[in-house]
Amino acid sequence: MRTLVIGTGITGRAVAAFLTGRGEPFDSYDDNHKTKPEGFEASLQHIFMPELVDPKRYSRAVVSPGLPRQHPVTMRLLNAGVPVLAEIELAFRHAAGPVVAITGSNGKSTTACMVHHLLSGAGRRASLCGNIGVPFISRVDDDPDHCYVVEVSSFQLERVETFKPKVAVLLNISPDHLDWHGGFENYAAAKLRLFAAQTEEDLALIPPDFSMQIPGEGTQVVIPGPDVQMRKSDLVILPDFSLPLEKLPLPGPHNRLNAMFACCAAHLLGITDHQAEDLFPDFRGLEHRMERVGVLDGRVWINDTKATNVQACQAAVESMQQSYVIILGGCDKGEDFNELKLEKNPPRAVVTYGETADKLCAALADFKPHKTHLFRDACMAAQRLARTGDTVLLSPACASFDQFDNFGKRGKEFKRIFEELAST
Ligand code: UMA
Ligand code: ADP
Repeated sequence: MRTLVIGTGITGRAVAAFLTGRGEPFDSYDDNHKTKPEGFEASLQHIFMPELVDPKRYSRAVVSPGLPRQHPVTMRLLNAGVPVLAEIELAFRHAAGPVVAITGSNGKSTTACMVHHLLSGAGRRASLCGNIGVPFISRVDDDPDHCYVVEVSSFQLERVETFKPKVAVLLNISPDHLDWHGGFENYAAAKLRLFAAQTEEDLALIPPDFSMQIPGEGTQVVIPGPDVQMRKSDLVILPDFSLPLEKLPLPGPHNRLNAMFACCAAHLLGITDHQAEDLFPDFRGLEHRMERVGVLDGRVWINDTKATNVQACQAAVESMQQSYVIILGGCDKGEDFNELKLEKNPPRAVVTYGETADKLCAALADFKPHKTHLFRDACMAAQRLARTGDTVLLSPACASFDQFDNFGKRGKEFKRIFEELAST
């Protein structure tokens, strides 16, 4: 019996490589006729239409995260009794070593990178993988000392069953991907599946005052809370970890929280405060997250294109130390922009662009936003409206898909426009 690999993107290719390596037969499925399934040379059959899938041929299917739950091909298989596994579920079943899984609406990549930095810097064999762009399945092996630091999205968690992280981290939950999940309840329920299979010896790191019921039996650690807290000028993890706050990397209160979670997760896997103190000075922030681009005519440009929801944008707004002009806009994921509280640190000017420009203008009318359509025009307007000493902040609170393939391309374009203006 064979496997049907559903989706021929980054995830599907890694699943195909895994099956090929094990000599297991498989077919592949993708809605997109034009997708040339590179990396699928060993696939016996490529299928592009759900009705051409014969469930009797398969003992299981492995699905990519971007396939909606109700996709006709997965429904067809499930109705015929064929198990449909998430790629991270398959990977977990083949990973012998401990898994640190990190989810949340914001801060996943940053926190996962910090944990990985600490583990690998301390000489542990550690892989950084998952939603960050490297499929978990592409890293798994049978070495029990190999640690996996897995960034997990709500899309990936929707279908997990036995996925059981040794340390599971939930940084925060705020509205995101509401269009995909069909509302906040479903989105939060998907996130919480992170904990569902945990047993007592596993750890569940969660934010304080969390109102939803955490499933599973993992031992809960609240951050900040009684065992992990800021005390005077130190980050203290009881009983034996104490790190001066000035040693924590990256600016902003949100990054301090990320670092608390990261230290706790790494400490649970044996990293000491002395090791963290030695290793953190070498930790650099990630591209596209509050990334300083340069200074243009006295205005500092900051690329925070990864702020694709209101909570991330709010964190950027609250970490601005100087006067700033903010660029907001992009594609509509169904968020309520009335939740964006610019009054907590009012900008000099607001520029909106793209699909959400009107919605943002309505929600932020008090700030008299300057509306544009094209991203480029928004950047030019922000530079014009800013004064010497100000910051031009791209922290859009929206996804990028109305004008770009992804948030990274929007960030690159922001930097390209900066270079173009700087050279004229
Ligand atoms: N496809 C269909 N039918 C559909 C949807 C997709 O056939 O209805 C096909 C596409 O034609 C394409 C393939 O599926 O050939 C793409 O699969 P995918 O969308 O799952 O994307 P991958 O390339 O496998 O990348 C995925 C994650 N993408 C999504 O969750 C949408 C990547 O996260 C992740 O880095 C990668 O696996 C490795 O684990 C991206 C993302 O945007 C960065 N994540 C969201 C986020 O961070 O907010 C959740
Ligand atoms: P994710 O992987 O969850 O998208 P990233 O680390 O890539 O998280 O950061 C995405 C955006 O969220 C960036 O704009 C970043 O500045 C912001 N951010 C990072 N950590 C937090 C946090 N703990 N709370 C709110 N916003 C955050």
